[in-house]
Amino acid sequence: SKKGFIFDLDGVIVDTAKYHYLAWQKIAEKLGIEFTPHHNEKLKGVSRVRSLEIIMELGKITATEQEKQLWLTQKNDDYLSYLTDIDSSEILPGVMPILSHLETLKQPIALGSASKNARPILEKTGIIDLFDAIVDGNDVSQAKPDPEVFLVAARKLNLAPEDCIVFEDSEAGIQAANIAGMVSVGIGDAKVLHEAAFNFPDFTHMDTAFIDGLLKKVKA
Ligand code: G16
Ligand code: MG
Repeated sequence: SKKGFIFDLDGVIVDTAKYHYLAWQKIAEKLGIEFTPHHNEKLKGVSRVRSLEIIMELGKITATEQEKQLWLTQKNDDYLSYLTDIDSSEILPGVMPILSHLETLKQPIALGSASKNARPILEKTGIIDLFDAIVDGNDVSQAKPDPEVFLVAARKLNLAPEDCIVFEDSEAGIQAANIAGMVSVGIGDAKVLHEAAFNFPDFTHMDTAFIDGLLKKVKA
Protein backbone atom coordinates (compact mmCIF):
# COMPACT_ATOMS: atom_id res chain seq x y z
CA SER A 1 0.00 0.00 0.00
CA LYS A 2 1.05 3.59 -0.54
CA LYS A 3 2.18 5.96 2.16
CA GLY A 4 2.68 9.68 1.68
CA PHE A 5 6.06 11.03 2.71
CA ILE A 6 5.79 14.73 3.50
CA PHE A 7 9.01 16.69 3.89
CA ASP A 8 9.43 20.05 5.53
CA LEU A 9 11.95 22.21 3.63
CA ASP A 10 14.06 24.51 5.79
CA GLY A 11 16.20 22.48 8.19
CA VAL A 12 15.06 19.13 6.78
CA ILE A 13 15.89 19.03 3.06
CA VAL A 14 18.10 22.09 2.84
CA ASP A 15 20.31 23.92 5.25
CA THR A 16 18.53 27.26 4.87
CA ALA A 17 17.44 27.55 8.52
CA LYS A 18 20.83 29.21 9.18
CA TYR A 19 20.04 31.93 6.60
CA HIS A 20 16.62 32.62 8.16
CA TYR A 21 18.40 32.98 11.49
CA LEU A 22 21.04 35.39 10.15
CA ALA A 23 18.38 37.53 8.48
CA TRP A 24 16.16 37.69 11.58
CA GLN A 25 19.17 38.43 13.77
CA LYS A 26 19.83 41.58 11.73
CA ILE A 27 16.24 42.75 12.23
CA ALA A 28 16.37 41.97 15.96
CA GLU A 29 19.66 43.86 16.28
CA LYS A 30 18.14 46.86 14.52
CA LEU A 31 15.28 46.77 17.03
CA GLY A 32 17.68 46.38 19.98
CA ILE A 33 16.35 42.92 20.85
CA GLU A 34 18.60 40.10 22.01
CA PHE A 35 18.04 37.11 19.72
CA THR A 36 19.91 33.87 20.39
CA PRO A 37 19.84 30.40 18.74
CA HIS A 38 17.61 29.37 21.68
CA HIS A 39 15.05 32.06 20.81
CA ASN A 40 15.36 31.03 17.16
CA GLU A 41 13.87 27.56 17.85
CA LYS A 42 10.47 29.24 18.26
CA LEU A 43 10.73 30.74 14.76
CA LYS A 44 11.45 27.48 12.98
CA GLY A 45 8.55 26.34 10.82
CA VAL A 46 6.37 29.35 11.56
CA SER A 47 5.36 31.93 8.95
CA ARG A 48 7.31 35.10 8.21
CA VAL A 49 4.65 37.33 9.79
CA ARG A 50 4.39 35.14 12.89
CA SER A 51 8.19 35.12 13.21
CA LEU A 52 8.28 38.93 13.37
CA GLU A 53 5.49 38.91 15.97
CA ILE A 54 7.49 36.48 18.12
CA ILE A 55 10.59 38.72 17.94
CA MET A 56 8.54 41.79 18.83
CA GLU A 57 6.96 39.95 21.78
CA LEU A 58 10.45 38.96 22.89
CA GLY A 59 11.52 42.62 22.95
CA LYS A 60 8.11 43.76 24.23
CA ILE A 61 7.85 46.30 21.43
CA THR A 62 4.96 47.50 19.30
CA ALA A 63 5.05 49.02 15.82
CA THR A 64 2.85 50.43 13.11
CA GLU A 65 1.67 48.27 10.23
CA GLN A 66 4.03 50.21 7.94
CA GLU A 67 7.06 49.53 10.11
CA LYS A 68 6.19 45.84 10.27
CA GLN A 69 5.85 45.64 6.49
CA LEU A 70 9.24 47.33 6.11
CA TRP A 71 10.95 44.85 8.47
CA LEU A 72 9.30 41.88 6.74
CA THR A 73 10.55 43.13 3.37
CA GLN A 74 14.04 43.77 4.73
CA LYS A 75 14.18 40.30 6.28
CA ASN A 76 13.08 38.60 3.08
CA ASP A 77 15.42 40.64 0.84
CA ASP A 78 18.32 39.75 3.11
CA TYR A 79 17.28 36.07 3.20
CA LEU A 80 17.00 35.99 -0.61
CA SER A 81 20.49 37.46 -0.92
CA TYR A 82 21.86 34.33 0.80
CA LEU A 83 19.98 32.14 -1.70
CA THR A 84 21.28 33.76 -4.89
CA ASP A 85 23.99 31.22 -5.56
CA ILE A 86 22.70 28.09 -3.85
CA ASP A 87 22.88 24.73 -5.60
CA SER A 88 22.60 21.04 -4.74
CA SER A 89 25.40 21.38 -2.17
CA GLU A 90 22.78 22.99 0.10
CA ILE A 91 20.92 19.65 0.36
CA LEU A 92 21.52 18.21 3.82
CA PRO A 93 23.58 15.00 4.21
CA GLY A 94 21.57 11.78 3.98
CA VAL A 95 18.54 13.37 2.30
CA MET A 96 19.24 12.21 -1.27
CA PRO A 97 19.56 8.48 -0.40
CA ILE A 98 16.17 8.56 1.38
CA LEU A 99 14.50 10.47 -1.50
CA SER A 100 16.00 8.00 -4.00
CA HIS A 101 14.84 5.03 -1.94
CA LEU A 102 11.27 6.41 -1.87
CA GLU A 103 11.42 6.98 -5.62
CA THR A 104 12.59 3.41 -6.22
CA LEU A 105 9.68 2.15 -4.10
CA LYS A 106 7.31 4.47 -6.03
CA GLN A 107 6.06 6.03 -2.81
CA PRO A 108 4.45 9.47 -3.14
CA ILE A 109 6.55 12.41 -1.94
CA ALA A 110 5.24 15.85 -0.96
CA LEU A 111 6.64 19.12 0.33
CA GLY A 112 4.93 20.73 3.33
CA SER A 113 6.69 24.01 4.00
CA ALA A 114 5.72 27.31 5.59
CA SER A 115 8.06 29.15 3.23
CA LYS A 116 6.91 31.35 0.37
CA ASN A 117 10.35 30.82 -1.17
CA ALA A 118 10.07 27.02 -1.36
CA ARG A 119 9.72 26.56 -5.14
CA PRO A 120 12.81 28.55 -6.19
CA ILE A 121 14.83 26.66 -3.55
CA LEU A 122 13.69 23.27 -4.92
CA GLU A 123 14.48 24.46 -8.44
CA LYS A 124 17.94 25.79 -7.62
CA THR A 125 18.88 22.61 -5.75
CA GLY A 126 17.61 20.54 -8.70
CA ILE A 127 15.12 18.32 -6.84
CA ILE A 128 11.74 19.87 -7.69
CA ASP A 129 10.82 17.01 -10.07
CA LEU A 130 11.02 14.44 -7.25
CA PHE A 131 7.87 15.87 -5.63
CA ASP A 132 4.39 14.61 -6.47
CA ALA A 133 2.84 17.53 -4.59
CA ILE A 134 4.15 20.85 -3.29
CA VAL A 135 2.37 22.81 -0.58
CA ASP A 136 4.10 25.94 0.65
CA GLY A 137 3.46 29.27 2.36
CA ASN A 138 1.65 30.58 -0.71
CA ASP A 139 -0.97 27.83 -0.52
CA VAL A 140 -2.08 27.99 3.11
CA SER A 141 -3.42 30.62 5.48
CA GLN A 142 -2.73 28.94 8.84
CA ALA A 143 0.84 28.67 10.13
CA LYS A 144 2.23 25.54 11.83
CA PRO A 145 1.33 24.23 14.48
CA ASP A 146 -1.94 24.42 12.57
CA PRO A 147 -2.06 21.19 10.51
CA GLU A 148 -3.37 22.90 7.33
CA VAL A 149 -0.14 22.62 5.30
CA PHE A 150 0.13 18.86 5.90
CA LEU A 151 -3.59 18.16 5.44
CA VAL A 152 -3.53 19.94 2.07
CA ALA A 153 -0.46 17.89 1.09
CA ALA A 154 -2.26 14.63 2.00
CA ARG A 155 -5.29 15.69 -0.01
CA LYS A 156 -3.07 16.50 -3.02
CA LEU A 157 -1.54 13.01 -2.76
CA ASN A 158 -5.02 11.49 -2.44
CA LEU A 159 -4.06 9.85 0.83
CA ALA A 160 -5.65 9.77 4.29
CA PRO A 161 -3.71 11.68 6.98
CA GLU A 162 -3.04 8.44 8.89
CA ASP A 163 -1.22 7.12 5.80
CA CYS A 164 1.19 10.06 5.82
CA ILE A 165 4.59 10.46 7.46
CA VAL A 166 6.01 13.92 8.18
CA PHE A 167 9.71 14.80 8.47
CA GLU A 168 10.15 18.00 10.50
CA ASP A 169 12.90 19.94 12.26
CA SER A 170 10.63 22.30 14.20
CA GLU A 171 8.56 22.04 17.35
CA ALA A 172 5.63 23.73 15.61
CA GLY A 173 5.88 21.33 12.66
CA ILE A 174 5.91 18.20 14.84
CA GLN A 175 2.84 19.53 16.65
CA ALA A 176 1.14 20.20 13.28
CA ALA A 177 1.87 16.63 12.10
CA ASN A 178 0.54 15.15 15.34
CA ILE A 179 -2.64 17.24 15.20
CA ALA A 180 -3.11 16.13 11.58
CA GLY A 181 -3.02 12.50 12.75
CA MET A 182 0.14 11.72 10.81
CA VAL A 183 3.30 9.89 11.88
CA SER A 184 5.74 12.58 13.03
CA VAL A 185 9.47 12.10 12.53
CA GLY A 186 11.72 14.68 14.18
CA ILE A 187 14.94 15.60 12.40
CA GLY A 188 17.21 17.33 14.90
CA ASP A 189 17.57 17.75 18.63
CA ALA A 190 15.45 15.09 20.40
CA LYS A 191 15.03 17.40 23.41
CA VAL A 192 13.44 20.13 21.29
CA LEU A 193 11.42 17.61 19.24
CA HIS A 194 10.33 15.38 22.14
CA GLU A 195 6.72 15.28 20.90
CA ALA A 196 7.75 13.39 17.72
CA ALA A 197 6.88 9.70 17.32
CA PHE A 198 10.43 9.05 16.05
CA ASN A 199 13.58 11.12 16.16
CA PHE A 200 16.86 11.23 14.23
CA PRO A 201 19.64 13.79 14.70
CA ASP A 202 19.81 14.02 10.87
CA PHE A 203 19.13 11.88 7.79
CA THR A 204 22.55 10.21 7.91
CA HIS A 205 21.27 8.40 11.01
CA MET A 206 18.16 7.11 9.20
CA ASP A 207 18.59 3.97 7.09
CA THR A 208 16.28 2.67 4.38
CA ALA A 209 15.15 -0.11 6.78
CA PHE A 210 13.34 2.56 8.83
CA ILE A 211 11.36 3.56 5.72
CA ASP A 212 10.65 -0.10 4.91
CA GLY A 213 9.41 -0.58 8.49
CA LEU A 214 6.96 2.31 8.16
CA LEU A 215 5.59 0.79 4.96
CA LYS A 216 5.06 -2.62 6.59
CA LYS A 217 3.06 -1.21 9.51
CA VAL A 218 -0.52 -2.46 9.31
CA LYS A 219 -3.34 -0.17 10.23
CA ALA A 220 -4.69 -0.72 13.74
C1 G16 B 1 10.34 27.95 6.93
C2 G16 B 1 11.20 28.29 8.15
C3 G16 B 1 10.70 29.43 8.97
C4 G16 B 1 10.28 30.58 8.06
C5 G16 B 1 9.16 30.08 7.16
C6 G16 B 1 8.67 31.17 6.22
O1 G16 B 1 9.49 26.93 7.10
O2 G16 B 1 11.40 27.18 9.00
O3 G16 B 1 11.70 29.84 9.87
O4 G16 B 1 9.86 31.68 8.81
O5 G16 B 1 9.60 29.00 6.38
O6 G16 B 1 9.63 31.35 5.23
P1 G16 B 1 9.62 32.53 4.14
O7 G16 B 1 9.95 33.77 4.86
O8 G16 B 1 10.66 32.05 3.16
O9 G16 B 1 8.23 32.54 3.54
P2 G16 B 1 9.66 25.34 6.81
O10 G16 B 1 8.22 24.99 7.06
O11 G16 B 1 10.11 25.03 5.39
O12 G16 B 1 10.64 24.90 7.83
MG1 MG C 1 11.75 23.47 9.02
